[in-house]
Formats: sequence, C-alpha cells, structure tokens
Amino acid sequence: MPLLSSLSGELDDSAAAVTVGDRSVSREQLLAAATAVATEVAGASSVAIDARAELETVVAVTGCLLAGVPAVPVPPDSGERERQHLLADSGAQLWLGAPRDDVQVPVVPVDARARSAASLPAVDEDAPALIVYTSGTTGAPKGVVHSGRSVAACLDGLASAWQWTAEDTLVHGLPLFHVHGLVLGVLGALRVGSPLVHTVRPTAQGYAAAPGTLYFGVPTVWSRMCDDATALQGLAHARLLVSGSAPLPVSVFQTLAAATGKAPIERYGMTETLITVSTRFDGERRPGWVGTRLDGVRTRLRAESGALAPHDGTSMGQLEVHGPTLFDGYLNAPERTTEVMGDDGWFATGDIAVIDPGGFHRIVGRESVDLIKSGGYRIGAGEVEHALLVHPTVREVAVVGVPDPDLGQRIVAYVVGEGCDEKTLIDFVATTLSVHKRPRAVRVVSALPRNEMGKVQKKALMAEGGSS
Ligand code: MLC
Ligand code: AMP
Repeated sequence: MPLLSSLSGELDDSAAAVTVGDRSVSREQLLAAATAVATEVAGASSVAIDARAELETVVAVTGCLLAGVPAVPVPPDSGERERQHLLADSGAQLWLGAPRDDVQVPVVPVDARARSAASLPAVDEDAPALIVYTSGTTGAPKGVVHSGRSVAACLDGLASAWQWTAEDTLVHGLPLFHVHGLVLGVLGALRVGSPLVHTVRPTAQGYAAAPGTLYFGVPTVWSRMCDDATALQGLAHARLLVSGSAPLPVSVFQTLAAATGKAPIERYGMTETLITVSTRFDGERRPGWVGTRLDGVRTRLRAESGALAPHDGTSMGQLEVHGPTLFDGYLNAPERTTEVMGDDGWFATGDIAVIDPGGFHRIVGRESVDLIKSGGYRIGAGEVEHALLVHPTVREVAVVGVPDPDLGQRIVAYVVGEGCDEKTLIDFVATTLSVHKRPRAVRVVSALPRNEMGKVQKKALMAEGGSS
C-alpha cells in the first residue's frame, strides 16, 4: 500500500486531521494544499523544507511525498553553516518556506489554504522519499535516505504493536525534522488515519491540555511531565504513553505508571533503521527494556570478539538489525554506508544491548563516547569540536556528554585557548550549527588530558563533568 494512500481513503474528510497549535486542516484540505505543493515541486531532484513546527511543514512534506520528490527537512534553529551544508549536500533545488538571506535556491511559499485537484502520477515506493540529516561521531551531518517503502514498513509495524488505529488521536509537540516527530508523529498519523494534535512544543502543560489517546515524547518530556502533578492527571485518560529516542530512566517509567495507571510503551530506533524494537500494547512493559522486534525485523548481538553473542539476557554485544525499515544508505557517502551496513544487509547500530530468551531488548549504552544524546537529539562530538575550533580564541577542544537528570546527557566543552568566554562560545555554536547542539557548559582548562599516544581521554573528562 503506498505510503499516503489513506489520505484519499474512506475516512471522514471533513474532520480536523492535523492541528498544529491553534490551526487545523481536514484530510480533504490537507490533500488539496499538498497537491498544490506537489504540482510546484514535481520533477525536482530534491527539495528542502524549512521544518518549523507549523501546519505548512506538514503540507510541504505531504506535497513532496505525493510528487515523489525527496523531502529534506531542515531544522529551523540551524545556523547558516549547518543549513548551507544540508542544502549543498542534498542538492535541494527548491526551498519550501519563507525566504532567507542565505538560501540561494528558488523559494516556493507554502500555503495551507491552497487548493489543487490536479491528478498526480503514481509514486515509486522504492525511490527516495525522505532525506533526514543526522550526526555521526565526526564530520558534518549525513543525509539518511529512506524510501516510502521503509517508512511504510516501520509505521505498519508500530500500528500493529500498539494497536494504533484511526480511532486514536495522536498528541505530541516534537520537532518536525527528525524521525520521531516527523516520521512517527506526522506520517504515522496520516498513514493510520488518526487525527494529529501537535502542541508546537513538547511541554507538560501542552500535552495535558490536548485531548488524545496516544502521546509521544522523548524521555526529557516525560521526566518534565513527572515534575508536574497537575499535568500528569491530564493524561489519565490516555491509552498509550510512548517514549523513545533515548533511554527512559526507570524512575520516570515508574512515576508515569503510578500517576496515570499506565506503564509507558518504550520503543527503540535510529534515523538509519527507523523503529525496530518496541513493547506492545498487549504485551509486557518492563522498565529499562525496550521490547521485542517489530514485524519483519531481525536482531542479533555482535560480541567484541566478533562472534555472535547469545540471547540470554546478560551477554552484551553491539546490536545489529536487519529488515524492511532500514535506510537505502547515506547520501553521497557510499563508503560511510559500507562502514555500518554489511554485505548481508545487517546494519551495525553502534548501540550495546542485551537480548533475553524471550526476545526482549535492553539498550545498555553506546559504543562510542562521541555520539551524544541530549534531550533526545543525536549530536556528534566531532561536529561541535570542529565548530568551536573555528572560533579565534579556541586552540584545542574536547566535547563530551555528561549524565544529566533532565536531558539524559548534557554537552560540555573543554577548551584550551586565550580569552575564551563561556557565553560567547555557547552562542557561537548555537548560531553556526543548531541551537540544540550548543554546549550547556564550557570549561576553560590549561591542557586536555591525553594518553601516551596523544589521544584525549574523554572518559576522564566525562567522569569529571558528571560529578561537577
Ligand atoms: C537557548 N536558546 C538559545 C540559546 N540558548 N537560542 C540561541 N542561542 C542560545 N545560546 C533558546 C532556544 O532557541 C529556545 O528558544 C529556548 O532557548 C530553549 O531551547 P532548548 O534549550 O533547546 O530547550 P530545551 O528545554 O533544552 O529542550 C528540551 C526538549 C528538546 C526536550 C524540548 O530537547 C527537544 O525537543 N527534544 C526532542 C528531540 C527529538 O525529537 N529527537 C528525536 C530524534 S529521532 P525558543 O524561542 O525556541 O523557545 C530518533 C529516532 C528515535 O532519535 O528513536 O526516535
Ligand atoms: P537518532 O539517530 O537521533 O535517531 O538516534 C538513535 C539513537 O538513539 C540510537 O542509536 C540509540 O542510541 C538512541 N535510542 C533511541 N531510542 C532509544 C531507547 N528507547 N532507549 C535507549 N536509546 C535509544
């Protein structure tokens, strides 16, 4: 079934299908406005979307999918350097959004009230549909290419695991430029046919005020919710509270379960693999564990020795995944794709996990200290270090993620230089990369700890940063 076939299906066309903030469109309106976008972008090799938390982003992405033109969501808080990288690397031929001084490609304004009934040719479900940029341990973000088929496989697997139907109303306020908020949170609702209420920001008050049955959040959202007893009461009617993108602390799981009467659903995934593992609506929900494989997905553990590790609930190994939800590859970087994707089609996640005999997965940590998860965002230490080294006061730098009760990990930059100022450097990263990639603290030191080989000892910095 084509990814968005349910848009023109048999559901009630007149009811609000997507609400973002205080604006809504029905399915019929969304289809008409997205068709207008599709006619504008038809034939482009790819199109960049200014992915603000607005109705227009939903219309723009839907239009690109209807036209069969790969959509490149661009974080609205990205700085010029990051935005230019995304535009150049993706080769985007158009910019869907408001004009920006640094955007040189033609601008196509998006109007959620536009109407077109043009008939569109069928889309090849195996062709690239989305290019989502995500950080690696080093270098600039890479474009992760997904077809309509991989997205559909992921969404159908989740619908089955969660018994997610058109009777549900989905509520979330996650960013519309990553897998969680965009693929699950928008395309999931459109494919399943459940109305979506996007709260613009993922605040506890916003979630509590929005009447839904299914709520999506990253652990930081749920942990903030747990600090707001009134907001928690507002979720008592929910059918499912779903957490993902980072580890959900056991204490947050337990508080949510006690306060709402519902243990949260946890699910695990990556931009490259989409969601591969989840607990099920009718299955066990075990704190600290992320559940079992989605339909069609296979998983295995690769021990440090290179052999496969047993699924005995205690043996650890790097998690490898296989199945219909996997990406097609990194854009313009076949060698990077080969590094993570074996000839046999298994993807090496870089996450260390255990699997128990019943097929339940627990994510123990990440293999590399250079991939940081902060507030559910994946941030490469190398990318932030590179940005800081451009600043004239910085001579050496090491960026680490230290444990943080709110964000999971907090980015801390250790710098060596002359006249380094914390606020200046934080703002520098916020305006050249993305606001969400900024260090939360900068520590000026006389030298970085290095081993005999001259390599920075990041684990020592993490231990120090975590304790202060
Ligand atoms: C602060 N701000 C600054 C600034 N410092 N602006 C410019 N320069 C500076 N130095 C502003 C911000 O722009 C923003 O303004 C405000 O301060 C707060 O921003 P923040 O610090 O980023 O908010 P915070 O409260 O820390 O955000 C927490 C959060 C966020 C949970 C809301 O981290 C979040 O949305 N996380 C979701 C990430 C996600 O969706 N990940 C999924 C990846 S996919 P203003 O004006 O904007 O308020 C994936 C796959 C899977 O992982 O499995 O799902
Ligand atoms: P991203 O590429 O932003 O999609 O981030 C993917 C990474 O997020 C994974 O490799 C994991 O490290 C982490 N992650 C996602 N979901 C979970 C989860 N439920 N529990 C623990 N880690 C998670």
